[in-house]
Amino acid sequence: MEENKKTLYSAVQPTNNLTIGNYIGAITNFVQLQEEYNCVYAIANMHAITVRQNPAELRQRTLALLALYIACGVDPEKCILYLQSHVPCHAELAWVLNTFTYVGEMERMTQFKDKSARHADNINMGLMDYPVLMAADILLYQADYVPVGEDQRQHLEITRDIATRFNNAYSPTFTVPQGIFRKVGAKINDLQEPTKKMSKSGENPNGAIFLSDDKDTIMRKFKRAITDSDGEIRYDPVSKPGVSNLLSIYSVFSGKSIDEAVLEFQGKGYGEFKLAVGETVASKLMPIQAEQAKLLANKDYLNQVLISGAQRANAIARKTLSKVYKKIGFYQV
Ligand code: ATP
Ligand code: LTN
Repeated sequence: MEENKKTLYSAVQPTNNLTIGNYIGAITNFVQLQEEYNCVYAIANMHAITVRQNPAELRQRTLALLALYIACGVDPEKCILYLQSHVPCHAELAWVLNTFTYVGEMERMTQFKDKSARHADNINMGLMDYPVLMAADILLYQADYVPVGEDQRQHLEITRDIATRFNNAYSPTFTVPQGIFRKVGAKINDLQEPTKKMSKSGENPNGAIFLSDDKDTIMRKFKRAITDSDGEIRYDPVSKPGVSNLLSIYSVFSGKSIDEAVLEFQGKGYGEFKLAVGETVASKLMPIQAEQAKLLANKDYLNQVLISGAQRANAIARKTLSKVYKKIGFYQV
């Protein structure tokens, strides 16, 4: 880690295939930011098991996500890229932070309420404790910044509260992190229900574009995307959520601003617009898929990345945890 650079931390869960929401809200930022910061990126498999996972699929998706990170441009030489369960300090710090977190705060978390409703047969302690584990992830690395999508804003706030509470109870121990949210694309919405976030574990598969979708599927899903009946292509998320969502997707994938995109499609029909969005997304995703497949064929390389990532992550995390144990009075030999 370079001394003069600030630290940035983020993670993605290996649940299901990733969507273009994850790609835009998280991964593209990770790539852009890796030059400027000391970046630490995790595959959050400990978060993933807060909802039931098939073990074989979880294993396979872990490698697939690692390959995807690299295929999208995250460079394991420049960043620390590792698997959360390879660093035991996460669970250890989460336990300590649990004693600085109130049950009422966790019960109020939007994601907890949503996921409890969706998985009513399995409202487990882990699901409720999810934000504390996330706080532990971030605070172990003394991260200054955390790039995430809009849906994680509340979890970041609670991380800041927990860090401040601990610092005030003892003495400054944790860096209090700031979120980084992109201006366009911090929340990509479902193509079928454009007022709801596009989610990788949502109910309607036609509402989400997965990074693993082939071109025909991508084109079909965009063609069927819900718009409105006024026929005008303009950015107005409140009264035109469908069209505005497509404009955001187009803007990020084409590298053009929203205004440029609106100008480009002035006077054109929705049909033509949707085809253009589909083409742009597909042409970006196809090479990523090819690169991901190539990487997945080289398991030795991927394992090597994980081993090296875990070593580097462990060294940093252990240092913070030792500091914490000392402050709270855990006898160390
Ligand atoms: P799940 O549906 O399994 O809860 P998820 O789609 O929310 O998963 P995560 O692994 O929880 O995905 O999130 C990975 C990153 O992607 C986070 O930074 C999150 O904020 C971001 N993200 C997720 N969905 C979107 C979206 N629709 N738009 C923008 N960013 C998103
Ligand atoms: N909860 C996050 C994934 C995640 C994360 C983190 C993000 C786990 N630990 C630490 C940022 C920092 C999500 O995106 N759903």
